[in-house]
Amino acid sequence: MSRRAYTNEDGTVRAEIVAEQEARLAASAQTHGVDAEHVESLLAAVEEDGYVIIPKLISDELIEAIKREAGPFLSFEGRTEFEGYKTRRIYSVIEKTLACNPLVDHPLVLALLDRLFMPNYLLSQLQVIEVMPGEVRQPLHHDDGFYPLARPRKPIGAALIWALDDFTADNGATLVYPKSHRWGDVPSGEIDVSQMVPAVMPAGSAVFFVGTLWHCAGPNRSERSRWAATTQYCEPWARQQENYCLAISRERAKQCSEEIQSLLGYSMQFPFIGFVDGRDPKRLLRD
Ligand SMILES: O=C(O)CCC(=O)C(=O)O
Repeated sequence: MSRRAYTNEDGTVRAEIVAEQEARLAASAQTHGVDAEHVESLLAAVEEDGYVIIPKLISDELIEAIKREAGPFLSFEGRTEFEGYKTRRIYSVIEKTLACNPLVDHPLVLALLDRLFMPNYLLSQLQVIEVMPGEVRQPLHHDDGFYPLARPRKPIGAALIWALDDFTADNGATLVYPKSHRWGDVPSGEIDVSQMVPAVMPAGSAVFFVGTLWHCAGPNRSERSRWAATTQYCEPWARQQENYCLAISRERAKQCSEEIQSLLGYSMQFPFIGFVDGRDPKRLLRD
């Protein structure tokens, strides 16, 4: 057996690899410069309810910069009921602007994700979303529902909806169904929407939830549009929703932080998932 083998002959992961991963996990909060107890309390809330609202994670200046830079790309209304016929979305955001990058690799978010997923988890989606006045409620869904695996189960992904405007019960605040992350397979038509809770929060806050939680964008009954960004992540062995190695050019990826490069796919889950020519794809950005 080679020295780099990942598992023992009985199929268990080699002790030194487990030890290295555990040490990295234990140091995660410190590595990201966040309070470990805060991370634990957020995770406890997510475990209990499937989601947690994290107040005021980003500054008004960052919100203004995102709106200024992303605004010109918000030009098309949705093509499907799911996208929302009165909702505008930007995909391939990083190719268009780097303004949302501080959301993608926000230290507190990375500390949470470190605890939920295997190392080298990935960015699955980054969108800017503008829900226009008169938009109806989005169809109910849970974000990892497109992976054909029976529930109840561990989440394969997690997401944040970042409020770039105050989220109110009237202007389309994300509706979440508390504790629905624990449900088995349920047809969406059987879900009692009246039990859903709007993620009311001031601009700059975010609602963090696991991919098994049922939710949707609420109807916008106000006079003004509701801006949000969403960052969504998945296990390193699951396929990303947006194919970032094709959507984001290598030149653009080079302008991102190492964390974002890894999240885009310039990373590999040792020993075999995500390699290029038998080696870690990170080198494609360095050579
Ligand atoms: O905009 C929102 O509040 C939720 C959007 C969402 O869940 C989605 O588009 O998948």
